[in-house]
Amino acid sequence: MALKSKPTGPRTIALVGPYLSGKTTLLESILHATGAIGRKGKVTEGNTVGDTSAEARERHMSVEVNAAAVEAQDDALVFLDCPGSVEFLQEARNALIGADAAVVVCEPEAEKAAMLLPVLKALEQSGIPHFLFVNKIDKATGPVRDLLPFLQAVSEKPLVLRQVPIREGETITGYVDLATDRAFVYRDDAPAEMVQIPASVAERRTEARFAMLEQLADFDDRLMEALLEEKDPPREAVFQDLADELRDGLIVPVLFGSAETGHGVRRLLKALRHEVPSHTTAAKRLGIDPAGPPLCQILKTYVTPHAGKLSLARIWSGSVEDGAVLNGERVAGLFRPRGNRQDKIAAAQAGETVLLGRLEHARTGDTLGTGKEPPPPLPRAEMLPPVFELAVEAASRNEEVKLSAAVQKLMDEDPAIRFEQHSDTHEFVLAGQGDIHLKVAFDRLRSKHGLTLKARRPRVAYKEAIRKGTTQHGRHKRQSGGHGQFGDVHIEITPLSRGEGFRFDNRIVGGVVPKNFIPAVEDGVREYLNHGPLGFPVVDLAVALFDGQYHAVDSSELAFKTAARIAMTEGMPKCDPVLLEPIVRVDIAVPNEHTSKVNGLVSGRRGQILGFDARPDWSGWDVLTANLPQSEMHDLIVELRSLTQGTGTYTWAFDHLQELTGRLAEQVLAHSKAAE
Ligand SMILES: Nc1nc2c(ncn2[C@@H]2O[C@H](COP(=O)(O)OP(=O)(O)OP(=O)(O)O)[C@@H](O)[C@H]2O)c(=O)[nH]1
Ligand SMILES: [Mg+2]
Repeated sequence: MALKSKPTGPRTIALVGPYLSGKTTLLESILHATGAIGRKGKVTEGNTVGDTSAEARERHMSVEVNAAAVEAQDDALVFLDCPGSVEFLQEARNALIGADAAVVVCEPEAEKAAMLLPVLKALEQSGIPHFLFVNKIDKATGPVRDLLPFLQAVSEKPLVLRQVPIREGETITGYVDLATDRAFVYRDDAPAEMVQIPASVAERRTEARFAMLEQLADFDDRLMEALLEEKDPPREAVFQDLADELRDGLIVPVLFGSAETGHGVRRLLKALRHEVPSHTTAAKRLGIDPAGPPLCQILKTYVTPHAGKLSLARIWSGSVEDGAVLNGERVAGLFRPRGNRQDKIAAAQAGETVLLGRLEHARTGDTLGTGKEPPPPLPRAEMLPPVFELAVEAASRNEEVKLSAAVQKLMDEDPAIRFEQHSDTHEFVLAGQGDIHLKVAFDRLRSKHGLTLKARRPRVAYKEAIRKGTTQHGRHKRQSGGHGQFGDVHIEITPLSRGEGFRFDNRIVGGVVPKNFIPAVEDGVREYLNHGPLGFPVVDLAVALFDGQYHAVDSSELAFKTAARIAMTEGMPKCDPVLLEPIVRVDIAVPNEHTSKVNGLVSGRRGQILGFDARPDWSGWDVLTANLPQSEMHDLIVELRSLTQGTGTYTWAFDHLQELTGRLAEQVLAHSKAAE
């Protein structure tokens, strides 16, 4: 089998994986190995190329995607260092749509394998070829081979181990590369040194190499034949299979090393250079003609103090020059991303990932072209529904004016943030993926837009209803100076069943209240219902106007409206008012080893489990459906994540209103009185 030429052209590779697994450190190590930087920084010292923002530095964690281009021998690669925290998963998803491949960086700890699931699912669903890099091998406490079954359990695709470790005592000092069948000893931040295969690993290497070839042969009959005939297959055939099967999403190659010491990083880089498919593969997957007119998609938006707005864009076809007009806007500055700096370039070709300057209207996920009309949009990353909310208030009137414009800019940079005014409570609410996510948003609003917001737990939209009916007379009569005011109504208030809302009935006969005043009566009633006897909006009742009086001169709409309000104010307290609390339906998804903990979580929050089922397309996961009072939802995600190693998620929707009585109702009422 002849070796086809290795994939060529600029390629983009996302570094993804759980929180703190070492992605930013790996990028630093790659930059060092390729000569892009002379000295490696450290995340803990706040001097890495990734994590340059103040928000990231302060927390020693990535909070947004950082892009850095490297030249590795003849290959131009752009790495997208994605944050690992589940609270910033949207960032990774938005970036992944522009990647040719991903490296899933993980730690050598079986207990942490479940943390890989959210990102592996995203990769599998979008068909992005990916490697697994077991990092921190310097800290591994057990053999890599014992770890593998745990990793395999969370991957739909077969994992193909590409290396076996060489040990001296407990320490891993090098590896045998199973494809080339060569042994290497690590050198700190330098190329590994080739050595004879040590006798101590000879047996393990034979066994692991055969296992690897067998896995590759599952998708290659010729290789299978060679193995059956007990022939060692040609090295080129193995390389070809590794590249082809990665490209076709059939296998997940597994390598290991240590980003901290640079061990195994050059080996990983070599695999990436040789095996990550050219951009045309991803383009085809997305239905793009790689030979078509200029087309690009925005993976991330930055708002920088010096260069203004910068849009990180994958160019799928054609070329883009500085000054080109994309979707009607002129590109003002074209740059190669280098983490904390940008290198100005004149033009970029298909396959490159570059920064486009000052495209004020371009948003993350947008598809841009040079035609008169914007091109048909490419698929966007699926948006995660918000799971954590805070009510916000500007510190001053002056800041209030700036609030919505500033939040719009914030959302440009971070599309996972939502902002809206709740119709029931009138509060402005900022929503996102967790408390750290929102804290980062507040930090940005302060540092970039000079806004200091006050934040608090959002109010729950309590309502009230009545448990019995009454009839009530209301009269408004005033004699002053010229002509007076006169309105007189008799109303009947009746409870309705839950969910029926409000109904107004007109039962006037014989014109005792003239037709033209009846809408005013209804208005008066409705106005009252915004603030019932307990202080909340009233629902589920009917009010009928059945009698009244009027005065030919003194009656007016306003007078009837006032009479209706008086009748309601006097009548409603007699109707046994009761507080209603909103109950939501939540669908909680967790790996099934945590299912029983969710039962406790739900009952601890006055909830009720309605049922559970296997999560469709997520083997080993359950979805529990429950009803929970909305007042118990605020920090649900925080507790759910802490019970499930950060893997649990949920979606929710309002379900119904339910009576709340006793001590809890008294607390709500006392609290709302105090707030008035
Ligand atoms: N021992 C050891 N520590 C490492 C290695 N790689 C990273 N670390 C440490 O692990 C911690 C997290 O590293 P980061 O590079 O910030 O991890 P990350 O995956 O980028 O983290 P997030 O982006 O926040 O998800 C830091 O304290 C690193 O120094 C490694 O190979 N060995
Ligand atoms: Mg990081």
